[in-house]
This record gives sequence, C-alpha cells and structure tokens, in this order.
Amino acid sequence: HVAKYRKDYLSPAFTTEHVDLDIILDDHRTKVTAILDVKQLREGEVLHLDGNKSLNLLQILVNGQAHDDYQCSDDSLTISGIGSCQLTIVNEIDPKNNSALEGLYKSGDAFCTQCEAEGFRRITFYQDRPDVLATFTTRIEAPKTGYPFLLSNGNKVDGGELDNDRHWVRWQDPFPKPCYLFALVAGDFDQLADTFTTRSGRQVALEIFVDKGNLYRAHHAMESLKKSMAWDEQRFDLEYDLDIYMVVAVDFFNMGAMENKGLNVFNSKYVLASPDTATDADYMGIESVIGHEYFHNWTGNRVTCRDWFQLSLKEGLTVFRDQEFSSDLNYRSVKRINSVRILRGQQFVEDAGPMAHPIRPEKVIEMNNFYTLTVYEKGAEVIRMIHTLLGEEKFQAGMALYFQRHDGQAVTCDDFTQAMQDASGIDLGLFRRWYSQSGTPQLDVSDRYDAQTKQYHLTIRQMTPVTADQDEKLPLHIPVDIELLTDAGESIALVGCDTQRNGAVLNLRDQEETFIFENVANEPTICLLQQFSAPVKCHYDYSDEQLLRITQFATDTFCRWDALQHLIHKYIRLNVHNQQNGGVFELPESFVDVLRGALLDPDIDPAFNALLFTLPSTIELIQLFDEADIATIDSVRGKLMQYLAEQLEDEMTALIHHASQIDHNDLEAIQIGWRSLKSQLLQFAAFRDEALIANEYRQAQTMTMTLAALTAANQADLPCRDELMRDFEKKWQHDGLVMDKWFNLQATYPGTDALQRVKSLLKHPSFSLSNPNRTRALVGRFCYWNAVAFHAEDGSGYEFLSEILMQLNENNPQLAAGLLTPLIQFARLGKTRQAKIKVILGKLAALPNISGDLYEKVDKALS
Ligand code: BAL
Ligand code: ZN
Repeated sequence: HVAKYRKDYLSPAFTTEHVDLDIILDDHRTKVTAILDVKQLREGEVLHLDGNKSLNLLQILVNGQAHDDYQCSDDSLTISGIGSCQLTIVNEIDPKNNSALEGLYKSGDAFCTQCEAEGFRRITFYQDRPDVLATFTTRIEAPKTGYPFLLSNGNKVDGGELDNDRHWVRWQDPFPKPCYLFALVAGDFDQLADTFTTRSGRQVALEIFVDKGNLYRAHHAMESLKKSMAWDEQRFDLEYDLDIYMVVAVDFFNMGAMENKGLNVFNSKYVLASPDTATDADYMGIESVIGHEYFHNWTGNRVTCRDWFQLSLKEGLTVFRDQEFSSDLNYRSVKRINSVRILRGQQFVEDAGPMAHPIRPEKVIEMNNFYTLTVYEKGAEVIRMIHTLLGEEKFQAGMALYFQRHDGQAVTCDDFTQAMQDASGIDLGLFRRWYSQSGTPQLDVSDRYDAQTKQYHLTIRQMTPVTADQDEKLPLHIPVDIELLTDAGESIALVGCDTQRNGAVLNLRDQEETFIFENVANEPTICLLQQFSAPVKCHYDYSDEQLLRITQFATDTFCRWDALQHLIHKYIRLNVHNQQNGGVFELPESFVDVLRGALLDPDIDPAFNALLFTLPSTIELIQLFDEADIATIDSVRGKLMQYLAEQLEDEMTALIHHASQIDHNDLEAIQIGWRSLKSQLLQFAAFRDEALIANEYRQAQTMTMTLAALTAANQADLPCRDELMRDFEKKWQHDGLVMDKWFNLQATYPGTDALQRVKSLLKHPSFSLSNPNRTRALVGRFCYWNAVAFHAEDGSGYEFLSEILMQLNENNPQLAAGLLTPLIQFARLGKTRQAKIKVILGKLAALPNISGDLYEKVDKALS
C-alpha cells in the first residue's frame, strides 16, 4: 500500500483526447473495446495506463497493428515504443462478481457504474487521473429483454436492432471530461419524463429512471431537479449545457449519488419518496442531493480537479452551493444550525483523530478514504468564509472569473482562490492557509469595558492544537461576526474598528488581536460567530445570565441556539460530576423558564423551537470530557429529558395538540416546522405518557409522524415498543429503504441486549451485508450512534465490528473503511477501552489481504 503525496504531482506525459468505447454487456464476460486518441505531451516517456487485477486483457493495437511492447501488472499497463497514436485496447470484465461497487457492476438486475475516484480502471486500462480530459462516444450492446434502456453520458446519437433479441445504442458526450465522470446504465426501469426550458430558451429533456413500480415515488426528485436548474441560473448565472439530463436510482451504491455528466447515478435513498415511505428529512435530503449533483455540472464537471488532492475544489464549493440552495428555498437558520451540528459533532472529531487532514490533503493511500467531512463540510465552511469576507456580489464576480479562466480545465484550489482574490480586490493570501492547515482552531475571547471612555475592548486569541498529521500550526485569517447586546437585549451599533459587511465581521489575522469599540453606553454582552462565521471552537467565560440573554435576544438565530447549547453542556457536565459523586440531578429554574418561554411564545417559530428541543446526542456529549464516562453521560442525558418532560408537561402537551391540528401532511415549510417540533416533543412525552405515543403511531398519516412515534417508543424503551416495531416490520418488510429506518431504530435500542438484537438481525430476511444502505442502517448506526452498547466495557461491540469488517474487507473495502470510523476515534474513551480497541485494530492490520482502504486508517490509528 503505497502513499501518494500532493507535492509529487507531475503533469501527464501523454493525454487522451478522444475515447471511443464499445461495451457488450454480459453478467460475467462483458467485452470492452476502447479506441483512444492518444497524444504525446513529453518526448522520451512511456505511456502509463492504470488498471486493476479484475481486468482480463485480450488485445492491444497501435494504429490498427498488433503491438506487443508492453508490460501488464495487477494494477497497470505500460506501453513502450509509441508516440501520439490511435491505441485500441480490448478486455473483459465480470460485473456480476464485482461486489466492491466500483467500476461496472450489477445493482439488482441492472448494470451500472461508479467511477469516482478511481473506478474507471476497473472497466478498462486508462490514464485514470482527472487531468486527462477526453470527449467520449459510447456504444452499448445488450439483450433487449431485461435491458430496454441503454444509457451513457451526453446525447443519444444512434442505435439499432440486432439478431437474437439484441440491440445497441450510441451516446456522444461533446464535453471533454475525465474518466471519473463516465457512466453507463443498462436495465429495465420506469421512466419519469419532464422538460426544463433554460433561460436562453433551450429545452432540456429530464428523465428519472427508477425500479418498476416506483414511479409514484420519483416526483419529488423531479421537482427538486427543476428547482435546482432554475436556482443555478438565478443565483449563480449558470445554465445547463446538454439537451438531456438523466438520473438513475439504484439500490446498491456506496455513496449518496454521483454527478456523471448528463447521467447521474443515485443511491435510491436520495430519489424515492412518498408521504407514506419518506420523512420530511428524507424529502429535504433528496432536494439537497439532487441539487448537489446538478450543481456539480459546473463546479466539478465543466471545471474539474487537477488531481485528487484538490477534491475540495469541487466538493467544498458544491456543498456550499447546495447549502445555499436549501437555505434560499427553505429555512436558512435551520439549515445553518443543522450544518453546524454535523461539523461540530463529526468533523471536529475527525480533526482530533488519526485521520486528521487539511481540506486539501497532502498524503493519500486510498482516495476513497478522503471523501470526508473535512473535505466536504469543512471545505464548504472555507468557501462560506470567502463568501463572508467578499459579500455576495464580489463572490459572484469571483465565480464568473473562475469560469472565464478555467472552463474546460482541470485546476487547483489555488486557481479558485486566485480568481476570488483577483475579482474582488480582497487579499486572500493569508486566508489560503485554511487549505493547508488541518485541525480545529480554538478562539479564546476576553473583554474589558471602560465606563469612563465608553470603550469596549475585545481580545481574541487563536490557537490550533496539533493534529495527528501536523505538529506545527500557524495563525489563520478568521472572520468573526459579532453582535453586542445591552442588558435589555437590544443590539448596539458597532463603531470604531476594522469591520466589514454591516460593520460586524472582524478580521482576525494574528495570533492575538484587540478590537476597540467606541460609544458603548454600558457593559455589553457579546454574541460571537453569528451564523457560525468560522469553523472554530470558541471560548468565552459567559455567565448563565448572559447565555440566557443571548438565547432570548440575539438577532442571529444561530447565536441564540448556540447559547442554549452552552448551557446544556454546562448542566450536563455538572450533573455528570454530581452523579459520579453520589449527588442528585439539578437544573436551575431559570433555564427551564427560558425553555418554557419558548414554548409559550405566541409568535412561536416551530422549526427553530424543534432545534432548541433537540438535545445533543450522547456521542456529541462525549466530546465535552477528556475521559468520557459514557454510561453516566448517557444516563444524565436521559435524566435531563425526563426532568424537562415533567417540568414542561403542560406546555409540551398543549403544543403537541396544537401541532396535530395544524398538520395537513403537506410539505410547506411551516408544516414541516410543526411536525418537526411535535416529533421532538414526543421524544419527551414518551417518558410520561405511553398511551399518547402508541396512539400517535396508530394515527400517523405520514412516515414523518410514524417514525417520530416509533423513535419515541424506542428511545424510552416503552412496553409498547416491541409491538409497534413488529407492526412496522410486517407492513414494510418488502421495502429495503423503509426497513432501513427500522434497522436504524433497532441499532439505537437503549436496552442492555442491543448488541444481541443487532447480531440476530444480521439474519433478518430484509438484511444483507452486500447492500451498503442496509449495512450502514444496522451495523453503522449501532457502532456510531449507540455509544453505550458499542463501547461496552467488555469490548463486545468492538469484537462485533471487527468480525463485520473482516467479512467486508475483500467484498466492499470502501464500505468497510466507512464503518471503521467509531473504532479509530478513541481519544476520549479512556485507557481500558483504548487498549481493547488497539488489540482489535492489530488483528485487522494483520489480515494478509487487508485492503488499502482499511490499511490506511488502521495504520494511522495505531501509529
Ligand atoms: N462526487 C462524489 C459524490 C458527490 O460528492 O457528489
Ligand atoms: Zn459532490
């Protein structure tokens, strides 16, 4: 397993300008003929093609003549004695036995592909690197029966019938692309067709392909696609470029979806939705992933990455774009808070663990391991900071310059920031460190008020703790968006220091800076990081009174929510300490009163209140402790829920009732908000009213409310829980996607026998380890989210995961490496558990056939 380094990038000695593919599909012997127009860029070098041991090479021709000056190994084909030429390669592959779900494989009865990052080399020998851009024509041949649809990138240009019930189709993609954007799908589907007229008046055919019988579940995806196309024109001035845009939903898929040019392949989880099978969260997820893949057409496809170290060039930017899309269409504050929860709850943990890396990694063994929260979510935060520093207008000018300079090219993160800097005139020199430095910066904030001069002095110190990959850290350019509040909760105008955008964004550039504000009548309360203006941890010594003030009065909803989180963290810490020392559970009345006030507010904002009543998970709370006592943390969290359920019983009951009356089961934002609040309140109600929960389950008219009731019954381990679970199972056992919700609940069951239950469910007829969605729903969910059971002192959870990983190591290494995460993030688990984990990791490391995917992570965790 050999590491590659960003610093070693070398432009290719050859490129391929055009690829003519001919693929004759067969379950076990698919024949691939690739005719490549190869152009030599540097003299005196051989042509290096990437391959895979699964390829069976049949023939090589150079300009039509047999050529035998080549060397073929497990993963490469090196051809000597050629310059610019037409190179023909013929090989066979075995899609049906391809369980890794990379390259060409079978998902159910259909053929489909996944080529990013390095899957094309499992289809044929090729320069499988993103800086080789070629136009593609693709001829596909297959039986008509079973495969009436033969799809690839670009436009369909030809096709015909053959003997023996066979047919063929030819596709042509006029846009040069790297091979990771190649796609092929063949199968029998239901097809939902629509059109979109672009702003310049071109009609684009939109086609969504789903398994037979699922057409009624494809409409939301289609609506989301049309909204994405319109939004990208309006907000980013970007229009679609081909005559057709296709989306295919498949059940066996390692990722969420893939942005192949003109032919997106999607995990069916992000396409299929109907009110009885999908929750509001599923609907939102579909809208955002459909948007994400569509937005890649410009940020990823028209301008792509020079090399895979630059992945965040397209992913960070496209996540930022999909976040903005969801925010513009739905509810900006809720979207922002949810993004921050993922970042803090999971990306900060990645920074603190053995897989820490900058958003632009320096060293990679297996590229699939770097489709991370750091590259995606922190990458999006870095783009968001540029947006904050430049403002919308200059940011859009930067985007326009980026496309003007780089359309049709494979470029770097530096090219992007340079375009932003040149178009805006704002110096991003120091800011670029965000691309090369890993870790979560920490801000320490202190202040001083001078009543005589009416000056307020704000001092911010920054420090980034060392990470597993880097032991030297430098100061970063950090935008700190602030508000000052009076004791009465009024906003104070900011006068007198270097601020931008409404005078509220401070530019922190040095290790320590003091900002002085004038004309401040009284000592203010500071609200820090409005809209979470930078992906940092922030420490300020707040009094409870100040936090309660911010929760009630800050202009910024993120700051209001965040202040409440500070309080919750504080009381969790306090009560964990109490419980460990034989004390009793305590919570100040003032805190309960603020929550009561939120529930009684006549202008209640249900979606925001739902977030106030979403307590941090046990797994998030573990991060508050240097050495986490998981059982006690979990128990205190439960007590906090029960205590609030008792104290706020009347207010919660009234709102649950009110929400039920408002709910008409439609997707209006306000309705989603009320369902979301009711769902959260049911989690509390479960601790005192079993009948209510059972009743809610039976009367639910949407999957959102069905699942809310079932989740409440499961979390509180109510006597009716098993019966409701059986009812759900009976109703949905035929539908894997819906059963994933059931497996999720089984995985997070709070009872002491959770592991035994999960083990026995591996044999459930709806479960299969070969399906990534099922595996993540049961095994992944258990190991990541059932902290108490997975981290059981006896190590049984760790043993269980290692057995699963040994099974998946060869079959689907990418899936295995994803599941490994909770086993390598052990910093806060204490010595006993760490020792047990290291024994398990040692066993994995000793596997004779350990995949690069697992090796890279295990090796880092052990070193
Ligand atoms: N490019 C891989 C899937 C995605 O980020 O859209
Ligand atoms: Zn993406």
